[in-house]
Amino acid sequence: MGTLPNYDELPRRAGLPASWGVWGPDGSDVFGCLNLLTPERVVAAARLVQRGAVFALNWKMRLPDPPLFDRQPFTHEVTGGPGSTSHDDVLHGWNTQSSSQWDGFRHIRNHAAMADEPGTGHYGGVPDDEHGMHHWARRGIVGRAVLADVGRWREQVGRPLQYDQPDPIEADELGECLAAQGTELHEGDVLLVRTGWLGWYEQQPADVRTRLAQTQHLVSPGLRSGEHLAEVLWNLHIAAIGCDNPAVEVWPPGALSTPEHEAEVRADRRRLHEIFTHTLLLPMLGLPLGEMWDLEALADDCAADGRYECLFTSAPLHLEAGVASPPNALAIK
Ligand code: UVW
Repeated sequence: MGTLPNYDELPRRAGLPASWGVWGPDGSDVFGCLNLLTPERVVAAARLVQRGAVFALNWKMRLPDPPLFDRQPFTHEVTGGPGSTSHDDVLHGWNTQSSSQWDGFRHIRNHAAMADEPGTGHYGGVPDDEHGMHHWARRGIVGRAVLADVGRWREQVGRPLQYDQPDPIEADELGECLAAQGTELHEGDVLLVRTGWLGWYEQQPADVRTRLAQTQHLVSPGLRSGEHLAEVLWNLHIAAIGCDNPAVEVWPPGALSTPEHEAEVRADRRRLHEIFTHTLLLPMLGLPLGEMWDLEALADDCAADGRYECLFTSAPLHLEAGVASPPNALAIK
């Protein structure tokens, strides 16, 4: 596993890089970059536990409130009346992406690959509905995680992130932030990126939250979108990335493009990756994306002790053909 190809050496499908051929023959792999979480790496990660400090990374299920991207809030029914012996929870209308989430590979499709090889052009030749969260659930996700506290670092260098703007984090800034922290990223790591967006959101009044919930009004900082982001993340050879902002990358797509470029891309969805990197990262590169993870307490602890590495565990929902899941992730130091 120490010999992964670089981005420009990857096999190509529909003219775009795809990692599926790297993990096995077409139709044989459902884990993508999670393959990098080898037993040896799990053992090494377990040795990072020194103090027994545990940080749970799920945000409250009710946050953001209202949910973003026009998703509807769930209702919580507790069964059993005052005289009954037991209660159950029943969640009505719960969307697995309404709070902290893993985006599974089938969350986003790539139109170029779909057109080129209908049905099998992405996801490594595994049909869409067989590429579900249940595979991740059976496997479990365990390894070494490294936190890049970009929000804190941008403050320290005098360029604080603007949370109400599509403020881009340049891909190369990830490296600068890690270097400033004295942290090394290794192949097979889970990269956690804190922007500080989640803490900012919690301070916002109801009218701002209501506006952010509408896709047409949502703006947020994030990694600068485009193919360069896919290249930089792939070349880190990480197993997954988990962030505290709504979409890992900046939102909305096209916010950093010229109006002409955005219009061209929107007229030809085969080029969507030029403004929306999800379309490369998930279906083509097999890189799990985590969004709206609560990294606040972990980040405070890392800033206090100067250690930005930890054991990471995540047990996604065992939902057959599931598109996404709360991460149910723990960072342990
Ligand atoms: C995006 O894909 C941008 O967000 P979500 O994963 O919440 O749909």
